[in-house]
Order: sequence, then structure tokens, then C-alpha cells
Amino acid sequence: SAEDQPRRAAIGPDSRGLWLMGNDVDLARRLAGTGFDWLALDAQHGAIDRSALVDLGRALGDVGANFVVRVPGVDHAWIGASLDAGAAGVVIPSVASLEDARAAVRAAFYPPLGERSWGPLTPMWDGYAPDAERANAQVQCAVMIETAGALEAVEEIAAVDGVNLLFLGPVDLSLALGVPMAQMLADTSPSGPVPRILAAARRHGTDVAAFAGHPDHVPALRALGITRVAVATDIALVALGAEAVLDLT
Ligand code: 3PY
Ligand code: MG
Repeated sequence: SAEDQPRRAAIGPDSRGLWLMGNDVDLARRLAGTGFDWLALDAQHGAIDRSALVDLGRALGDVGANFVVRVPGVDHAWIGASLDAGAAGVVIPSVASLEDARAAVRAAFYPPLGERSWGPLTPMWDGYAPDAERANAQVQCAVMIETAGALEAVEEIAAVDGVNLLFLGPVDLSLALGVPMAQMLADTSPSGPVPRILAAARRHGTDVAAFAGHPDHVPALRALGITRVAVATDIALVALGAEAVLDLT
């Protein structure tokens, strides 16, 4: 029953996540068993369509993996479908305003908080679909801060009921601000972009996660106080693995 299912931590504190751009079910299952705390299926830039989403969600659920979906945008249908596929949360990119953040919440939560439509496909097949109230209590709705508009509105976005994690996209935010990423991440002054995001999150009882994408970028994020980090992508793992093998042989 729903009561017997452990509550998923999604992107928890002091966690290392792995970002999956590919859609291969066996690769995802294998990587889920390597010890990362969570996986993010990237349906924005990755090769993950609605059909792959369902296949990956079922396979990861079968091995008890904790996963979220980075949806293609502020997209009501994709946000609902990702949660229907068994994701513990959604990471919503390209949020440009307070109104976008509110639309994200409407899609991720059932009434009364939102307008998510009922139909949790994979949990229903598994025989333990949580009721709407329980689902609402468990969803991690992570709004990406990666545009100038989102940074401008970060206080209001962090205050939205239902936004329970801010997710820094350092690549796009540095592009939007016209500052190299390393320089942006080195800015620890209170008026710096990342400290502003952290302060807004903390004022509103939430926290910040971030994409590193490659282990090289992890120390700068940790130094800023971010402990929930996507430390690599599947692409980075393959490249690092190939280099390691070639060095060894
Ligand atoms: C960014 O850094 O912009 C991201 O969206 C991470 O994938
Ligand atoms: Mg981005």
C-alpha cells in the first residue's frame, strides 16, 4: 500500500546526483547502482522523449532508484507526465518570472495547491499510487534559477508555496549575466548572484541545489555552501572512464 512505501528523499542535503542525458535503460539501471544519491533525467537537452521517460521511470523504480526529471520548460503536460512516470520531483528550467514559478507549482501539485491532473501511470501499475494529499506532500518542485528574470525575482520565487527547492543552472545563468562561469562562482560577496539565491532560499525555509556537470566544478559550488550537487553527467562519466582506461593501459 502507499503507507508501506518509503518516502523518497529526492534531492536531499549533502547529496551527489548524476545527470542523465541519454535514454538507455540498461545504462541508467547500471548507473543507478553505483552509489549516486539521485539521478536527474534530462528531458530539456537530453535524448529523453515521453516514451523513454516512461521506460526509464519504470526501470529506475524497479531498482529503487531515486530520480527526478528536468523537464523541457515550464510545461504543464511534461511536469505532470514526469511525476506520473514515478519521478520524486521535477527540475523546471528557463523560469523567467514569478508567474513562471507559479505555473510550475500549478503543474506539479494536485488541488488545492495546484492543478495537476490525476493519472499516476507507473505508480498505478505498481499498485501503490499515493493519494493526492500524500503525493502533494512528497513532490519536490525545484525551480531553476538560470535567467536574469529569475534572479531578479528570486525572493518572490522562493516565497511561492510549493517551490520547495531552488536549482542553480550555472551555465545559463553565467551566459545570461555575461560573466564567465568560474568568475560567477567565485563571487562570494552577499550581492553576488549565488549568495543572493542562497539567502533567498534560506529566508523562505528552503535550500539550493546546483548542476556541476563535471567534477571539476564541484568544489566552487560546495565553497559557496551548496551541498546538493549534480556532480557529473553520463557524458562526463564516459569521458572520464575512457581517459582512466587509456591512462592505465
Ligand atoms: C545550466 O547550468 O544552465 C543547466 O541548466 C544545467 O544543466
Ligand atoms: Mg540551463
